[in-house]
Amino acid sequence: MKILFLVAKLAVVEPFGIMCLIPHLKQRGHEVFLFEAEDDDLMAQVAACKPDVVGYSVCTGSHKFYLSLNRTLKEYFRFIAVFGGPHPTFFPDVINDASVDAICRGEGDVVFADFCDRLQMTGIPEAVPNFAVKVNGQVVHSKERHFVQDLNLLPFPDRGLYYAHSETIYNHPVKTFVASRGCPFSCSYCFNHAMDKLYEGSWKHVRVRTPDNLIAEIAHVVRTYPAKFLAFRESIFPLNKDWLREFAPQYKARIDLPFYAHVRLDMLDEESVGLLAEAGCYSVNVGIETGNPELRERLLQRRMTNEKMISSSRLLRKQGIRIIANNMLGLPGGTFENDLETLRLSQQCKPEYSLAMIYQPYPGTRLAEEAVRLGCFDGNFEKISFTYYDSSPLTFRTPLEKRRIENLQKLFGVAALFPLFTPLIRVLTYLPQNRIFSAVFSTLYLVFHQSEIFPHGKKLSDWKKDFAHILRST
Ligand code: B12
Repeated sequence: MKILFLVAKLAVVEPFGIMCLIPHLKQRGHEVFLFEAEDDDLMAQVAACKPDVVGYSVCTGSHKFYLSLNRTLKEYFRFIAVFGGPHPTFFPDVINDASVDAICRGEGDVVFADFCDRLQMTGIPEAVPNFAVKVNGQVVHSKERHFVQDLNLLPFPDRGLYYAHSETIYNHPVKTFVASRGCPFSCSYCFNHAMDKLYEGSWKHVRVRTPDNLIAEIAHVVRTYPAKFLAFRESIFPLNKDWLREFAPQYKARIDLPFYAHVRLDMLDEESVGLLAEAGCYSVNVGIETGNPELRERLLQRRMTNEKMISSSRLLRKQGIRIIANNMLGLPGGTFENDLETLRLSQQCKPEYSLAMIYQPYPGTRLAEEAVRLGCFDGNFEKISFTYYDSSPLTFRTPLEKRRIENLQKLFGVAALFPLFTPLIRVLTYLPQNRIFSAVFSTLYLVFHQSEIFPHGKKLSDWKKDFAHILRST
């Protein structure tokens, strides 16, 4: 069968979920295609490809785009439409959209290939494990959950179609890897506890690839494609000391490229930070999320103190590891003053770059339910924006407070970097939302990501192109 994946825009971060599905499909003899939905000739390409199945990997926010694209395609072509990724996983009602034939909830590695095999055999979508399907207008949910027990047994993600898409993507010096799946923590805003509920308690037992298996994939990728810098993008990079003691010297000896990883500040100590540095860790992404201890403990269910975050940041800085800190503004029941506390904590942690996001109540999460209970969210997930850098779907004490929070998010990076500007920035947050604040945010995001967090010798001409794009799009 012909399976086509459609991604809104193929940018320089790998569509990892899709790349994990491709090798299974190919092993079963299916033909796989990957197109960019924003391509001007999309219709002609789909007509030439004649796919039997079209697969979409969907986050909440982008679901509106993918549903509308799928409805349009269905007017012209006959195919089975399958939605996978976080949105259908936590909002299975999306199957009720007339254009959607099947959804995959949770991991799709083996089960999507099973689904395609059964479809080829019987001609009708079947509810294999993790799937819900619609047959003659009736929705059937599989009760069985499938989950990859040992990540080392998986084929390596197939990057070929993605890297072949354009010269820019092929040559992009940063290549992404995933060393583990799952998370032992249960923060109320994150998808991990919802995944744990779906998988009846097994998701929190983190599955980690062996250093050998991970390094074998990296060695293959850096031999095959241009790479100067690596990014590990799971929830939390493996910080188990035995794992790190094995990984650090092997990585240094066989790969020796600087890398970026996601870590939790309360899990770091002198030895783990030392091992990360020894391996060549250049930058880390950490969650500060909120500076208010009460909101952190009670609302976000994140148990770590301000002091620990400050001292772990100091350890990282001592080893020369650069920090990008995530901060969540506009929490349910939170205030503008709480967000200023977050700014203060970010200033004390002194990361290279403080990135602020506006909280979005993703479906399936406890915090989304709490937001409804607190009366600041009406439960309509259609209000979630395409990105969390835009606006809040929540209500606050006054419309002015909401505006100040949304403005602070745009100016947060500047205030974190230059604490002396904080009083001025507080005043600026009273102004109506405007393109200048958005341009300030996008410029800082671009400059810090590409010069401090993922430095890779970008050419002046590329910087010019990127700044022109910011000016056009804000
Ligand atoms: C890396 C990452 C990114 C990267 C790359 C994302 C990408 N293109 O894959 C970047 C930085 C670009 C990014 C951007 C965003 N992200 Co992000 N991201 C992640 C992160 C940390 C890892 C994703 C990953 O690679 N996982 C490993 C792979 C193997 O798992 P997977 O993608 O889930 O795929 C499996 C299944 O979902 C399924 N599957 C996936 N797609 C499909 C398709 C079909 C047809 C089928 C059958 C199955 C299937 O099978 C796959 C293999 O088992 C996750 C959190 C996490 N730890 O997973 C958040 C996460 C996915 N992101 C999230 C969000 C919100 C976003 C943004 C909207 C943020 C923003 N900018 O405002 C954007 C939207 C991007 C988009 N494509 O729409 C949320 C999604 C929540 C939700 N309910 O939608 C998550 C869960 C984090 C969270 N907040 O809890 N993200």
